[in-house]
Amino acid sequence: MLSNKVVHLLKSIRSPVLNSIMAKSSFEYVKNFELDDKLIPNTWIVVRLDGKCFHKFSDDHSFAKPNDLRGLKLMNFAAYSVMKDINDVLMAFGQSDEYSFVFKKNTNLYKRRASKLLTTLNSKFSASYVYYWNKYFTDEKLQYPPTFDGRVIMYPSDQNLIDYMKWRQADVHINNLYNTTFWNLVLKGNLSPMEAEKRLCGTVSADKNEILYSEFNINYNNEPAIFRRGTLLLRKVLQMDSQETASIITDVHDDMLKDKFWKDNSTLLLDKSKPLVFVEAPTTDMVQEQLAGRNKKKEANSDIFIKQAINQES
Ligand SMILES: Nc1nc2c(ncn2[C@@H]2O[C@H](COP(=O)(O)OP(=O)(O)O)[C@@H](O)[C@H]2O)c(=O)[nH]1
Ligand SMILES: [Mg+2]
Repeated sequence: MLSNKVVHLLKSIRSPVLNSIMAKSSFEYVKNFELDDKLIPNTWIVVRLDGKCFHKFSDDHSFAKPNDLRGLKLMNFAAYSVMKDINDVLMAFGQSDEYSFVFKKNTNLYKRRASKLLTTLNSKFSASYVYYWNKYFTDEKLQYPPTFDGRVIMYPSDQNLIDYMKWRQADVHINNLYNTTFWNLVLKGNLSPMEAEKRLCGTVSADKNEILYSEFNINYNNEPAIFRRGTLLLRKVLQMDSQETASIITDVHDDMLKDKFWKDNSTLLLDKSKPLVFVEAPTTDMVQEQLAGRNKKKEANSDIFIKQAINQES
């Protein structure tokens, strides 16, 4: 044991040696209760977040039925903030009140500890959802903080991961076709919700397409892709000019149920895959905003450069 005098002396010089000795208190054994929650190496890690009681949250905030573009865009932007912050997120897919994030297969972020990955990602997403609320809901006040739950899933094979992505997108299709038909029957067809539910009971996709077409003059295939297919966020490289490239996050609504998507993006799941190079920028708000941000930064840098030049002259 160190004598009080020595401790006092070491304290006064703020020694790192002392700090480490002092830190080892008799309470420290409690640290052994922490469980190791490292995820298995070489597996795909997927984190899926889902809004809690969003049937109520969407009612309380007058979301358009069945799809509120403001709400979907806010979800996409919150997911974009996550990807901007966490480089090891390879891609993300969102629909309704849920978002799935796929980590690079070989990620070693937080030593692959499940709770660290899940909580960091969820808090960034939830905080961004609130922080950017006014950007999309200009006339609707946020009434109370929303809650998102989350889970971590590991997939051992590429095929499992592809099937996961297809599963979530198939879910969008099933739900959106049902909801679009249901709300047209209620809002335009003057059926009560119960009558509309009865009408749709036992119907298959073709029946719903037919109801939409013959009764409401809606060709379901012409509904916005963001509603029919959800949103996929991918990392891409943009060729700005012969010398300059820009790394961007794009929001697309491609059909992952078709083999064409996986052929067109055949390098996506490779270990050291380089993002695809685009010559022209996709004209989505999200991409335009990133490019505008780059230009602003450039202008600011050239301002600094000019100021430095002036300073040097004077
Ligand atoms: N009106 C409307 N409701 C939405 C929208 N997106 C999500 N929701 C609601 O959120 C729910 C999400 O489903 P689920 O997670 O199973 O329900 P939860 O347990 O209430 O969060 C949907 O059933 C809708 O009630 C939207 O764009 N418009
Ligand atoms: Mg939910």
